[in-house]
Amino acid sequence: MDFYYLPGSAPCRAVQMTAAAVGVELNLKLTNLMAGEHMKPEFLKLNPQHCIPTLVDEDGFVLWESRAIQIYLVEKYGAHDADLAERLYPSDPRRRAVVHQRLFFDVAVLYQRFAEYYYPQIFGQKVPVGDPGRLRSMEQALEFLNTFLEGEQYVAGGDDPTIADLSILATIATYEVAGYDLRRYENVQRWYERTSAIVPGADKNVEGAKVFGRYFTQK
Ligand SMILES: N[C@@H](CCC(=O)N[C@@H](CS)C(=O)NCC(=O)O)C(=O)O
Repeated sequence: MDFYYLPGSAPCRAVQMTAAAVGVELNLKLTNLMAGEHMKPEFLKLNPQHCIPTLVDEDGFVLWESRAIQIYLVEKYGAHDADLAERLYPSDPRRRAVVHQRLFFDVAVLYQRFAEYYYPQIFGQKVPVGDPGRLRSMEQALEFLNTFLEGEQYVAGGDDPTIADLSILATIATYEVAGYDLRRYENVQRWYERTSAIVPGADKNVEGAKVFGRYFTQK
């Protein structure tokens, strides 16, 4: 299946780790946003919202929004291994609800606040110093994650990483390459190191995040 992506993009990396977890091979289609490739008519025909990651399955089914893609991959391609699918995306309604909560926390709070604080500094406006209110709000998001991880091995609890861990791993790798010191959030740091060591494709996550990290060093 075709996968429109960029290595530096956190949501793309979350999908790549999910594909690695379920053993799906992605046909990588590098999509250079800086060159406006996502605004070309061919791409807009696939995804009028012009964002990556975008997945095109064999029969032409198109899907974007990384967390929706993660769920699709596990449901459609993880089914051959019921135990694996259960670990990545538990079927119990309450366990699954917590996975969803963490996924939505990631998109709406954890990554969002990262973007609100850092993007003005690295894209467009090139604001030299971050806004203190936005920094506080970003740090509050990290404190929330640290609290979720208190006494837990994984972001949605349980004994195994779920797709919520994969999504948040991609986000936290991005915080790391921004040069933000995560050591203040002990549970986050512990979880990040341990989970990165066991999740398939975590090395590519770190590698890709470093590509994104170039925006910070070029500031
Ligand atoms: N919430 C979306 C975020 C997608 C997103 O913002 N992608 C960026 C790259 S990281 C993009 O494609 N930007 C270009 C655009 O939206 O026009 C997801 O998780 O997939």
